Amino acid sequence: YTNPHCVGGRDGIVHLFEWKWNDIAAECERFLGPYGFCAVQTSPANENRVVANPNRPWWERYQPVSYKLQTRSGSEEEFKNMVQRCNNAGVRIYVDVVINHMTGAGGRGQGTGGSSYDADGLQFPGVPFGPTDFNDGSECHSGDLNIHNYNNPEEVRNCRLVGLLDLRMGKDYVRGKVADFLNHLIGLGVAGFRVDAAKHMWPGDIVGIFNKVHVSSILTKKSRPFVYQEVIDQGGEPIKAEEYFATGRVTNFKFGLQLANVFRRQNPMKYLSTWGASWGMWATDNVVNFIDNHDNQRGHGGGGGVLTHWEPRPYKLASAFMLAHPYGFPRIMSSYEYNRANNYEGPPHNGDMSTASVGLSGMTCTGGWSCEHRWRQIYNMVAFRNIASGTGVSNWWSGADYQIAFSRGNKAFIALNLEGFDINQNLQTGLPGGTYCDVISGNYENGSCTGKSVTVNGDGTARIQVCSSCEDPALAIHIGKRR
Ligand code: LAG
Ligand code: CA
Repeated sequence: YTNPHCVGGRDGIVHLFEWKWNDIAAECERFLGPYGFCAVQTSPANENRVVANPNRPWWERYQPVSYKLQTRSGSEEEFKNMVQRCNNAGVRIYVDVVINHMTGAGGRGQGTGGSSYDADGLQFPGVPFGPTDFNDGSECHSGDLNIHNYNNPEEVRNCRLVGLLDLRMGKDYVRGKVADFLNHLIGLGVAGFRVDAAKHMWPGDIVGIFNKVHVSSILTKKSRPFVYQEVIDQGGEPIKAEEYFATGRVTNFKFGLQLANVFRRQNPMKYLSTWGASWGMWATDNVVNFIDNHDNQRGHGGGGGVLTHWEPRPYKLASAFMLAHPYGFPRIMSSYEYNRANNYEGPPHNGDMSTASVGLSGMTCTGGWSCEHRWRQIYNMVAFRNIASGTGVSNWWSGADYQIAFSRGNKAFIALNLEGFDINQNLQTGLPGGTYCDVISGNYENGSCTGKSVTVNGDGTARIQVCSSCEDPALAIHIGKRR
């Protein structure tokens, strides 16, 4: 479950949050494939509650009504087409699967696929699930069936997360319905899953579900799908991320918090020389790392404190560091803009609330889509990471507290500066002699660098200059962009 099944030396996930399936398919072909991304994380693909108040928030997609593949991102036909086109472009699809619960308690209506639901009577005929498929007072002892006490693992797993009707995962019928859903996705060519709210399910129940899940049709025989489980473990609670290793990786929530401290100059960057598991995080093959996600960028899901696209300068530096460093498997967030006072806002939409298409102007997205994955400083570092694959950190250098540089074997080299003065040093880059294009300030186009260039001497040393008050105080070079 820990193998991401990347094609041909690719690395990294981009979460195309709330994108339509047709737009994702096009993005795989025109951008993600050519630029070396391993995979896309999609928004939940199954039918959800239509929430009218507030008007169609992003979080309605975390309230399942059935496992029909019909949402504002598109139909099953469009989903299937997306998976095929992305796989053909060498890009894997991982789906965000919401399996711990159905809708919030109370109310009745229709889902995005036209199925009815009755959250008062615990009826979800589109699956079908009925009252005996949900935890009640026999499993949950909190009184009102909601979770209040995160120090009580039984309550966290058997009661309702923010009032969401909690499925009775111990029941074979429920496991079977969930497994059927996952198998359906696998049959369409999906390579992995982000398991929503994993902390709210017993690890043994997740094992029980995945025991019913097939090997993926697009993967080699015997391969399990890639699984990364959303477990918000920032320390200080009894439920630990490591309880979930039997069924894959976990989302590493410590990663973004630690890097936010460093890149906000609250903890010296030079300490990153020991970055990795020794910072109280999990082993490299157990984690999916990220600077921010769709929840914590808006203060949900353990949120607050992380860097986001709203602070582009430190965000780009932290992202560059994440991608330059070999620890873990990285996920890049691709956001849309929203009114930060109303952080429920759904994606850019048309007059009828249907999701707007992603527009493009050159390399940049338009129409309210932020597309961090198309920022040069980020996509060029995906290429850096792919080229550096299999090498460790070497030639570590730190000048002042907030000035570092390191190599990845003889493939790549990066320097980062958050001091008030430039780096201007003769450093060992580990690279073969030659002239390289800095991929932070520019690209390599038609035989020349559009940004800075760096001359590496025959002995691997180079004069490294990194500005301090400029837009991007970093420099990155690798053997794929040598003049
Ligand atoms: C997750 N991880 O464990 C998701 O990443 C996160 O986005 C989901 O919550 C959560 N688990 C449940 O899948 C989101 C919002 C919640 C929202 C929920 C359901 O963060 O705010 O709750 O999705 O839509 C909303 C209201 C609550 C209400 C609840 C039930 O905000 O006030 O109690 O719906 O009606
Ligand atoms: Ca639960």
